[in-house]
Amino acid sequence: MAKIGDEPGLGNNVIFGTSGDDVFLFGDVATLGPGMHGGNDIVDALRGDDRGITGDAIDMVGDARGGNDIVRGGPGNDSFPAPGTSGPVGISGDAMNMRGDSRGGNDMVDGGPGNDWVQGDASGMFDNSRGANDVVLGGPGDDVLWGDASMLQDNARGGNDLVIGGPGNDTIWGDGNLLDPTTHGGPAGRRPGQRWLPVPGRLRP
Ligand SMILES: [Ca+2]
Ligand SMILES: [Ca+2]
Ligand SMILES: [Ca+2]
Ligand SMILES: [Ca+2]
Repeated sequence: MAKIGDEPGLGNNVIFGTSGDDVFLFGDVATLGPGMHGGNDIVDALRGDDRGITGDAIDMVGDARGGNDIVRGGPGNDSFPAPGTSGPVGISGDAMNMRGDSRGGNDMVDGGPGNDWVQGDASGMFDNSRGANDVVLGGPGDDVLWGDASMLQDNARGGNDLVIGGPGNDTIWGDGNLLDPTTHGGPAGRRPGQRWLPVPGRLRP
């Protein structure tokens, strides 16, 4: 399993994964901190079961701003760790975790062939983080898609997203499925018949 931490700076980059199973592949830096703005990147994980693939960073904190990225999972099941293990999940437009006053970019996130987990902004959005307006594509396969994040807590808010499942049996949420009761779009906004999925991995510190 490849473990990739590409830190090319904050320019506009084109970054490819390997044909193996990549864990952590991001467009800018591991931590996008206060005052930092991610570049507008193309990140393509290619073949393999890839996880933690993002347009900007693993973590966004402070008033970090995500760039407008194109993020592709490529072929493979780009989803979650093996049962009983923890680690990063799926593909996100901006980061694994968004905290503080961070803001996502307007991204195109495409799972590609395979059973993928795809999020327009992040796996977890906390504090006062804000999602942007993303296009989320599942592609072929049984995908789970979120317009913003699988988990929104605190005062996090989602953006206005376009989410398209593609061929296969997909599960789609406009914002997130694990919502704190105080979060905008919380349980009161949960649509009838929606399932709540457990999210493997640790999303909180
Ligand atoms: Ca970026
Ligand atoms: Ca892949
Ligand atoms: Ca985004
Ligand atoms: Ca797919």
